[in-house]
Amino acid sequence: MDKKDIIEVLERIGTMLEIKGENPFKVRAYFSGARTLQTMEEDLGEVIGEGRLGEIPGIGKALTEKVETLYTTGELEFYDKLVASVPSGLMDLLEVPGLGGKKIKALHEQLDVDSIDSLTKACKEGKVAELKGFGAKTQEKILSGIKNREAYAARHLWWDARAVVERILPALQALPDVERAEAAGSFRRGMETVGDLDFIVASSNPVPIMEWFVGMEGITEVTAHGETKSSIRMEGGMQADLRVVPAEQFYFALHHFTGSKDHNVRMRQKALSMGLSLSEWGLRPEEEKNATRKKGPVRANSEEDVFSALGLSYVPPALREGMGEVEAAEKDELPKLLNFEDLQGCFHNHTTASDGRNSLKEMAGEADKRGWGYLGIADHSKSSFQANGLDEERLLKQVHAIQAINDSGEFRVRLFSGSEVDILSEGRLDFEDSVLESLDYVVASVHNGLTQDEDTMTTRLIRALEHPQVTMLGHLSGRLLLRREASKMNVQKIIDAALANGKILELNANPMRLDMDWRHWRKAADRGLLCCINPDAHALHHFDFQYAGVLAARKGWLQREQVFNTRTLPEVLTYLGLN
Ligand code: DGT
Ligand code: CA
Ligand code: CA
Ligand code: ZN
Repeated sequence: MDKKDIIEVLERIGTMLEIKGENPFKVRAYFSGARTLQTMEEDLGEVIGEGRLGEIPGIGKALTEKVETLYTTGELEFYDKLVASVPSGLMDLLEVPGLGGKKIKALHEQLDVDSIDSLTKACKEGKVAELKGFGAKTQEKILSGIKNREAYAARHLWWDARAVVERILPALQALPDVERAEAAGSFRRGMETVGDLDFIVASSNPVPIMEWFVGMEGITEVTAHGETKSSIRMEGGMQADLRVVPAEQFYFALHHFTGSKDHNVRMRQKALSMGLSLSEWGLRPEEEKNATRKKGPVRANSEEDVFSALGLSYVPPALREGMGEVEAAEKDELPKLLNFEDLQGCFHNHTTASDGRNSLKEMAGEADKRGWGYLGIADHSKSSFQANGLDEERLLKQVHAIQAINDSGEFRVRLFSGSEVDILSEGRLDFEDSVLESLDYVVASVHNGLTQDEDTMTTRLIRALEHPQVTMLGHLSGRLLLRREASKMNVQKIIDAALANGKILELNANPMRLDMDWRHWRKAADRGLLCCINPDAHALHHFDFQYAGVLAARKGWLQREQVFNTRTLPEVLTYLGLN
């Protein structure tokens, strides 16, 4: 266990003893021991190795033994027993600003508080204000602390993180002392949600960069402000870390902080197997690890260099999830991933006929601007009355309008007439077959009864896939990221049915959906399942969602041939049987 973790254990021991009402001297020994370790300049391993830990003022005999045990074994029976004896909900209370061991003890003994929930309840009933040493002000502070904790703990959509990165990164790159800057972490890997942002900067003069960072507009809290690392919280709750490293470490740090943890573990194993040690500092022969701290023998002028030094082909950030990418890179068998430019059009888009904000012609004009060869219009069907779904008559009118636009030659893009037809609760579709037959294609989606049990939902979706007129399923799971869970279903059975019936599954590119989830795509596409990336556009600028869709597809290892809407207009016409 490293020093940082040991300090945390000591602090937790102190707090737990305090909660249990132990002798204050004993309690203080742990807190001051933690502080001593924190300010210790020497390497903890060295001090322990030379048997000098007990000589350091502030660390007594009992503490010395415990720290040594933690350092060498990573475990401590005393600690484990203590943890088991304190209700776990009580330790959660530590995350509420202003609450320490003593206050938690009082809340527990006098009000039976044992969790954040019961604390919230006690505050709302005004009981906390009445406790000795608390008062109305403290009660209020606790309540707002709990509220913030929830907001702060929340993750953010990748799309929202992108807006913040696009504001901060160019400004960072333009600072005079900055040689290079990148946004790493889950953002760079294109995860659908992002916990915090991780900026990595190369510079030999970190101080003014840190000053700029913690002084940015819209910051609500500076949670760390150091020479090489700072952390901030912004309005809206988004947090960001900034690390400044010397130029020669930049690509190692960028790689390390891009992660994921699982990917890093595999990379370090790969390095070790070659007698090398890989870290955020660099790549060096293993035995030199302690001797030359900051300067490794391997130089990297790009992230490609980091991989090639380990005999690996370059792994794009989207693939770095520890899901076989290092093994594939060893064999030079990484997929040639889909690119945004590969897309030739899309199929799931709404107009003012249902709940979209733009007309057919506006949508066609925007598709022309983007150079697309085709654009599918799929407005809602009649059961989606809340979305102003089209009935048969209005749908047929739209089919004719689309025909007229195509015939007019006003736009380069070829419009397809489709429908996003509701899959009703037993798997029947919202339109008669004869109506569906008059369309170029059909997207079938679930919009109600999202909470059906797994078997019912699976059967329902499979029935839709078996319908001859259905081209593809829309937003399979119905999830709304950070807002609504996916419906329960057996995804494998649904993929089987899609394959058996020659149907396409959508990868809905709306940043709140990204559905079907990227984690299913690699295996499914290997078996031959076709993906269609659709923006589900309800306005012109929603076509931009395709960026998020392509990123999710890349995370699913998808290649161009596996994505239907990379096909050219003639190929699509053939697939849909329109020529
Ligand atoms: P997030 O912020 O929760 O969306 O996810 P990440 O992946 O951005 O995670 P974060 O911000 O905690 O750390 C950024 C990267 O730094 C992470 O992907 C890998 C690396 N990293 C951080 N802590 C560790 C660790 O304890 N072990 C290893 N191997 N890598 C770590
Ligand atoms: Ca992060
Ligand atoms: Ca972070
Ligand atoms: Zn829909």
